[in-house]
Amino acid sequence: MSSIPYVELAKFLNSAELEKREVLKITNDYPQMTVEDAYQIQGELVKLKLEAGHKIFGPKMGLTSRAKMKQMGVEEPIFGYVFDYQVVNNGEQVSLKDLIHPKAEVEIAFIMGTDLEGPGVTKEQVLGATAYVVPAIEIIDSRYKDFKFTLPDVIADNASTSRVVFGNRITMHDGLELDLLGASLYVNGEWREGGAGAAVLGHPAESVAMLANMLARKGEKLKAGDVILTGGITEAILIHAGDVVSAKIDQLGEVWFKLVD
Ligand code: OOG
Ligand code: MG
Repeated sequence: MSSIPYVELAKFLNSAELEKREVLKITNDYPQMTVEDAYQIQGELVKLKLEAGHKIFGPKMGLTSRAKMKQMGVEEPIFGYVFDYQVVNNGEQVSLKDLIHPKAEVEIAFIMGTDLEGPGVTKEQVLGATAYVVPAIEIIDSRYKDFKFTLPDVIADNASTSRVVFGNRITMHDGLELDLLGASLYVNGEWREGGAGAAVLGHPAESVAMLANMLARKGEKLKAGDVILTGGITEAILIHAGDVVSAKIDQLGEVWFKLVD
């Protein structure tokens, strides 16, 4: 039995989100916390949200590009879950009142056509099981002060998940080289960040394969219909009230939202 109070820490992080309040990282009090402990806390956090009536929209990957790992000072990809209440329609407003200190990042999302179960899942199997791809902007909002955390902290905090906006158009990936697609992120029409699909583990399908293999350790699988964020291609950028945030991905189209007071 670990000395780490999983449920209590999950409640602590959940209330930080609900009260839009930044908190100090939990490893300050529990420096011995392991990655396994952190996923236990994340699991308790997921249970709290399910008990509150929310539904899982899909699992997601994070920290899959060098840009993101370098920005956050964390060296390993992680997973978390997006919930139904976190999905924002394309072009809608997001209120800063619901958030702490949001950042935006551009991602390629996969929509699964068939179930996929690890271990041993490969990029090729992922591409075979994928129905569509869609451009996305993820709004991350770490509950930790100044986005300062270690690997276990960010895992426990459900990988900073807060809101996601998907583009209106879904695209079949056959014939597309997703690794070569350019992605750009703009604030108020001004280009801020850019990269290619390959920034995500060499190919974004590798991120989905890694997710399937990580979930297999928990006895979970990817399900047909899951919409999966593969991780920010570039650094995430801090956004402010009044900002119109948009992204374009070659062949996949555009996605945008406005952050209001
Ligand atoms: C962790 C969230 C990671 C991504 O796409 O890399 C993530 C963070 O940067 O706060 O969603
Ligand atoms: Mg992300």
